[in-house]
Amino acid sequence: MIIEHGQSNGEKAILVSLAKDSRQREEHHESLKELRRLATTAGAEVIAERVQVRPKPNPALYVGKGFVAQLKEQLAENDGNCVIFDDQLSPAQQRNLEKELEAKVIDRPILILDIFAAGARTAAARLQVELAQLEYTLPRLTGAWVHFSRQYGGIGAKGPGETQLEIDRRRVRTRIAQLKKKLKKLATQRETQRKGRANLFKITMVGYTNAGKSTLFNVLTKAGIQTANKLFTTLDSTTRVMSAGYPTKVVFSDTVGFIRKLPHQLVESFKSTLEEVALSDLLLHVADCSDPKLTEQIEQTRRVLSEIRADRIPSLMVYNKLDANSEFLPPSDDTSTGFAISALQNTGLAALKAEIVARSTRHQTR
Ligand SMILES: Nc1nc2c(ncn2[C@@H]2O[C@H](COP(=O)(O)OP(=O)(O)OP(=O)(O)O)[C@@H](O)[C@H]2O)c(=O)[nH]1
Ligand SMILES: [Mg+2]
Repeated sequence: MIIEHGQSNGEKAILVSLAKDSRQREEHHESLKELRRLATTAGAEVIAERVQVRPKPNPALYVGKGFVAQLKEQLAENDGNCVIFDDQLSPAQQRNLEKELEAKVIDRPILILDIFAAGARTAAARLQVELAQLEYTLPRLTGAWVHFSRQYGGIGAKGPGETQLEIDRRRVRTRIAQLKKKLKKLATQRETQRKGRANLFKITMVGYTNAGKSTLFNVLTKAGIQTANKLFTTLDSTTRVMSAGYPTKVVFSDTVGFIRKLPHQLVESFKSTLEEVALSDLLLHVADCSDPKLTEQIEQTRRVLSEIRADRIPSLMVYNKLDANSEFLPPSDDTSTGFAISALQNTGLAALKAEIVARSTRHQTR
């Protein structure tokens, strides 16, 4: 049986978040909503959402011992087999929790990596995700990873006096080097394509996942990119060159979305995809104005933009999904007013297009 991404995979999970004090309880329940979307995108069924208030994580178990006992009971009562934590666990915490709970234990980075792995379609995206997964696992390779050695162990792998663990580590490092080499080759190809577009006006959609980047891209370019009400539908960049209606040739690119607590390894390995962003002439920062977390999502996107050194590129704020929040008024910043649009209903786009035309005209006569 082939399990389609987003379909149930038999995992029945409790979601857990740790709040420093009880005043933050509400906020944590709010962010568990996002974790729920991630979990269901990955195919899990959510049976409960739990927040524990605790000033500091327990070094051994992340949450408290009593709380772990409660989780175990709740799993048993609901036929659950998995607990997903809204943060990064240390390798020891993960191991200890699995032992105590007798269930699968997943943390936020692993969950996001899993979604990326299942959604990766192009060669570049696949290589980038595998690299991120291995870089995340490498420091976590301990004696407990017996299944890993069974899977990868082979004849001729054992050197004199080497432990299985060292062999596993070496294999992972070898694979990492291989992946980096392959990605470098792809980057060179991209470089060549990029040179061919050097004098064009490059516009890239950026923004939080599910904001509507691909929908807007399709509207602006009449391309047929997949859009969906799930997180991380797009994992690679797509580019369309347009000339009709523009003073110069304009290149639109759609790319991967951002999220809160994006695993560092993912940003690292998606560098080449994200490099495209840094080489743009104009960014369309798409944000979902109907999302209660709008401000936080904009800030998060800006943080990633500065991490990939794209924060100096001129950008237009595009507040999308106006149809779902018709009261919304776009705020002004020092340089410009944002555009409020609905990509889905094709409203508010004339002003945005006019601004794009104006900017590309300026670029041409520069
Ligand atoms: N109500 C409303 N929904 C929209 C609008 N634009 C996009 N959507 C919906 O929002 C969901 C996400 O749209 P996408 O275009 O896939 O979003 P994205 O930013 O490309 O998302 P990822 O590629 O997953 O990061 C889809 O279900 C769209 O139909 C809009 O203007 N109004
Ligand atoms: Mg998309």
